Amino acid sequence: MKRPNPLALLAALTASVLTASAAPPAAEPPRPILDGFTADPSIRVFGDTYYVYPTSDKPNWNTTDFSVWSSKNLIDWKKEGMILDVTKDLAWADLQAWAPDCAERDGKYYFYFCARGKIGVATADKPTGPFKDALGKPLLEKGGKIITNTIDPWVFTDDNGQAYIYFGNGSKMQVFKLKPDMIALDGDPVEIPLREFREGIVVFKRHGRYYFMWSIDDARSPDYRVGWGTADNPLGPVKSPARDFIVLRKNGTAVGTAHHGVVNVPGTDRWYVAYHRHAIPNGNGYQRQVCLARMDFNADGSIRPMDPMASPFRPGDRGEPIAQKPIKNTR
Ligand code: FUB
Repeated sequence: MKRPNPLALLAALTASVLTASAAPPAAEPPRPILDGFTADPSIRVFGDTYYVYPTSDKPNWNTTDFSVWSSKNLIDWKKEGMILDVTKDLAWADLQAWAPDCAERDGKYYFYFCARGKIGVATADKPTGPFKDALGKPLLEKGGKIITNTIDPWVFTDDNGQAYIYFGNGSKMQVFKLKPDMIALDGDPVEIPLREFREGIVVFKRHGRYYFMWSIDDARSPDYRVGWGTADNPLGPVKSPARDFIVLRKNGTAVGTAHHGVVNVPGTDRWYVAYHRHAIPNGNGYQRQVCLARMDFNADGSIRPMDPMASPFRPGDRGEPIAQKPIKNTR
């Protein structure tokens, strides 16, 4: 029998070890949907257009102005421009312009935003502004019955027309009913206990159930993540699942993935999440990027965990243009 060549054996062994231990090619993270450094996206539909209202990041969260982006299909995004500059447009704060949201009622647009740790409201005739401070003072400020930090507002309007403003940071989340004018609070706040709550509350309704989602940990941490629960009532109580309580968390180069907004494609049961991550490359909690993920549900209504390394659309997809006549209202 012919003896094997020891050098050839060594070469074959080395090659097989290298092949077995080589990491699979690194997957590319999805491209951000907005240009520049942005965070805390609220994503909304008005008419046939999607809008994203984010924080415009600056070092140490010393942010001063808000801009809005629009899209007809969730793929192509256009910067519409600045809609509020807290250094010029407010009498009561000039810094820390954070985490806004926008709501529509009877053809008027209501922009809720943070400035200097208080929540204000501004109004406009178009979703693209310009917005004008409605009160000349904050709508919400910590103190008295308001026991949480007054940042990160989220407005939800129920099918019966009752609107709610949810907010909070620290460990407590509170909610007020809004009066029909959308710029006045109605009654006392209600605290809704949420598991591991830190900030970034989101509320929406699907198939008659109220979904609550929120951010956990510090926005500067790679482990910043999203948990959730449901309720039978917009004022809670909220129950979180034992399994898959966290539905968005870091993966690969996508870290600090949280503080999101949720949008339903009108007339469908398709849902998307706009969230931020630490910018890739070289980002951090003050330098973030807004991305999009598709949010799917199991048959029992539970939210399926999302992967921040997955893109919601493939090259060539047409995205989610809004049908002229919605077929079914899923709100
Ligand atoms: O963008 C400033 C702050 O960072 C937000 O208010 C928090 O939710 C966190 O994302």
